[in-house]
Amino acid sequence: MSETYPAAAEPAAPHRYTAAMAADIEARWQDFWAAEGTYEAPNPSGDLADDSGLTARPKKYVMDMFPYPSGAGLHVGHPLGYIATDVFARYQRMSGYNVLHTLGFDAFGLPAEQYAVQTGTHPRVSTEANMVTMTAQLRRLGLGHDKRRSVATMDPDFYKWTQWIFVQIFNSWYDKDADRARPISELVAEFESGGRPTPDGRPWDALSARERADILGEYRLAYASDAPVNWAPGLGTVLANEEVTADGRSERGNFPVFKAKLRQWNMRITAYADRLLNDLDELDWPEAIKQQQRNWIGRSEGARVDFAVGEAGAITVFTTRQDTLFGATYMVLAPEHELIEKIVPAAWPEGTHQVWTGGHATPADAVTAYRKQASSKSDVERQAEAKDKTGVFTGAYATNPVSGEQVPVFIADYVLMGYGTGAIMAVPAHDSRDFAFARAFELPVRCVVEPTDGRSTDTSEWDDAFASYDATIVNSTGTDITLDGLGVVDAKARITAWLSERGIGEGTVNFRLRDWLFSRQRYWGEPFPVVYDEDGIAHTLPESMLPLELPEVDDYSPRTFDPDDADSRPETPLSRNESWVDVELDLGEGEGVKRYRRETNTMPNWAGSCWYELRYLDPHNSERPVDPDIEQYWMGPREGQPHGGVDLYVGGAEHAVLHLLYARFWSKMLFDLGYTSSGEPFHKLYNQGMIQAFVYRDARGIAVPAAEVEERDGAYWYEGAKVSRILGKMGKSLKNAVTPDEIFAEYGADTLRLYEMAMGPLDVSRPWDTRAVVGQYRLLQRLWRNVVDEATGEVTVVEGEADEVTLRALHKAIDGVGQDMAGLRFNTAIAKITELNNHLTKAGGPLTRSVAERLVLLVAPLAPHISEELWRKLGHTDSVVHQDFPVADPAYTVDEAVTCVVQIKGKVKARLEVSPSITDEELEALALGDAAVVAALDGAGIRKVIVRAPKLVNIVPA
Ligand code: ANZ
Repeated sequence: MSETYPAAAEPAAPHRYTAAMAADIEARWQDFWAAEGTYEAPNPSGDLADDSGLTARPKKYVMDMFPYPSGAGLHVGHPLGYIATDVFARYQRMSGYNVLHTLGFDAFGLPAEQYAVQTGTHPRVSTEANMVTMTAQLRRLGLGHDKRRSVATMDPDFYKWTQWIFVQIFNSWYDKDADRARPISELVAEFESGGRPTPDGRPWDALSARERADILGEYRLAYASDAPVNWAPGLGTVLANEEVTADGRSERGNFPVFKAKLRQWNMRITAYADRLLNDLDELDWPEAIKQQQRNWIGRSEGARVDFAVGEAGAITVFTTRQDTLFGATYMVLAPEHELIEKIVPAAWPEGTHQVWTGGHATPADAVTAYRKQASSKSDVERQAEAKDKTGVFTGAYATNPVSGEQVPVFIADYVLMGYGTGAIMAVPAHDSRDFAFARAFELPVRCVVEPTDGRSTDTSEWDDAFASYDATIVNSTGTDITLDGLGVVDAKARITAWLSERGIGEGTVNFRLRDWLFSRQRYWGEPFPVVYDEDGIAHTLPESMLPLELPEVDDYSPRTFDPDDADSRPETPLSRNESWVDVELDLGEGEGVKRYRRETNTMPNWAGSCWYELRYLDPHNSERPVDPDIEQYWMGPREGQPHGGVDLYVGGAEHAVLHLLYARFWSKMLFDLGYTSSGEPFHKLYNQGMIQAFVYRDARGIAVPAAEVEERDGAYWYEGAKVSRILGKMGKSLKNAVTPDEIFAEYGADTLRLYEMAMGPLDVSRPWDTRAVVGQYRLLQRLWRNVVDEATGEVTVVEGEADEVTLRALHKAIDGVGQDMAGLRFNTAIAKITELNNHLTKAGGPLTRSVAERLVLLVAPLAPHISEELWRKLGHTDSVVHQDFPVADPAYTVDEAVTCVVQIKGKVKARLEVSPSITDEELEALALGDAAVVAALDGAGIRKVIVRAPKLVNIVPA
């Protein structure tokens, strides 16, 4: 790849389209568009309203997942999605829509902070510098963004509203009956009036401030709680479940993650589990992403069942297989379960099996030792299927409610505290984990679901559980109930009813989704708008005190620890700033000036992206996050979009359960609280593929600079040595990054745009090949040559109408390209444009003006600069950007007809000239209505019609 690109050859003619000319054209029009505000989309009201009349048009809101302003700059893989949305937005603008398209920056985050720690540069300074560089690179691509609407999440004018939204969330609760969030003041009113009793029945005004705060904390949608959280000592911060990988490490940095009990802020996303699940059905999203969200939310229908245990009352289990209750031969509590202390007897019961005790003298010793061992493992390690099952007997027995049998209660780490009730009934015959445990601890295995795979109900010979929903219940008869002979579904229903009648169980739905851990021990994030009074009660800041800006500090580094030090505890950088933390304020709550301590955690870097789609709409509003009328215009529900939302959102698939779930959650809260009309942020989601690149490695496996590798005799060589080649990611670390700047210099932005769109279907990953870029450059050169004389620079078009063949080629292209653009099939759109352009080149002679103009309009969304230049050269004084996309004349798009033979009983009775794309139904109707066919049938009824569109219809009379 070290040879000179063909494009660099000297122009043979003075007015040929070359890289130099492209550079000139592109810079000129970019300046012009910026000066004219060509891409500004007006709002129906407010400071971005105008009198252009565009808001009378239907709207299209097109959005990209905004970038993190990284210091590495862009490579050609980054803008794939941005170019695609730009082409789409331009096409929609030309199709009569008021199109909003802009791009901001997701500016808070770890890398800036790490860079700051390394270099001593303030994260804001480095982030701002990166934003300037990236903005210039993106501008060079000719993206048609409304610059006035760009936002950065680190901007106090932006995060003022992130904080404000936090306050609204804090001040609301989820009313399960109304199935929506409501202001917390309405809950307080219910407590005050006695309409809702307090937990211990005392009147509300008899409670202390602390007690009230604690009660409300159980309801608030943002709440602080002491709970086991994911603590990554190596990162120095706690993390949300969504940020922990399947093998229990931090997604960022790949550090071990431990459970630590810490007081942290949470968002009650679980209140929205059902709506987050159900509303997916109405979104136009890739099925794979919807499925990932469904799995993450993890809805399970089952039952809670109480097993009586000694004085302690009952152990409540969650099971999805209550139909197997007769097969529950032991129970397991998670090692952290709080009932354990209450049920553990002083000594082992008479005759306790040696393997159950783990060799400990007392149950208390056994439990203590086992708990210690379990606490050092991650949930994933604990759940690993292959692993030997460990556990220990608690010394206690519980009563199986349906059989009356006494079953031993164990603790074992395969049961997790954070799921269901943290306790299970173990049915070893029908659950593999229970089976393995029962074999290890010599516990009875009782078959209660008749195997359908040939084995008998004698479990002594089984080597695994029989787990099936499609089978019949056996061995399940008690004194007043039998499930025998029922299928699983019916048995579940019957036993659930039996349990509820007795008040010892009920049908229930359990979710895998946990509340969202919302605190981070970081500097570079939004400060919480929260202060604590002397009693440690949290108060939110009044709107007049927002934004609460990040203090200037000398030391913004996180305190990190030995990655394996599970006992370490986080320290927040903001806590090092005593004069910021310790404040005297009048919160306007009628208490006057009081001393408070500020919350020193910051919000996770997902906070800003939870609502940025709203701020683009009304970026300068100083009264509220977004004006309701403006939100309604751009985001409101409409036909086919019952929850409203952005019309097209393009980005990578990696955000399936992070950003995309969090943003949906915030959108629903803001909707419930009446701030927005849309209950979903993104109606249509599209995941673009990745641009990959070849990675070349030497014998040691180290990546070598891809640009210096030579290809000889089917092998690859670097500095005289053979290197291997695989397809991988593009990036600096793999030494295979190609920058857009290189391609701009060699060919120009229009060529880069075309190449990226032509590489393949947008959602498929594809390898970058610099040598192939020239193909799109040649297309633009031919396009230019079809309109402009390369010797004189004058347009060559003539007046008059084109010939029939050309008109057919033109209108077919218009028809196909329009549909492809609307469907994001830019690669096939380019293929059609290429075909048309080749046809025009081959036809020779000057184009008619009308053909040339429509050709230019077709290309405009893809290659806006050359199109604008040609459009002006064709004599127009207004921008190509706001022209109407050409409309195909159906007279020229229908293909030549084909002949269809109509037979009756195998004999040809008629021939019809039909369109090759006719459907079976249309063809049948046409054939049966044909005069010759009607005559031949002579009133006979029809038994059968066999249609093979477009060529054959065979009629069998009755
Ligand atoms: C008895 C039983 C019998 C179960 C059987 C399964 C099969 P999903 O579908 O993922 O919701 N379980 C419940 N809580 C648990 C916890 N905290 N840690 C580990 N396992 C737990 O899984 C629900 C099933 O997982 C429950 O149904 C329970 O085992 C187990 F033939 O109860 B089952």
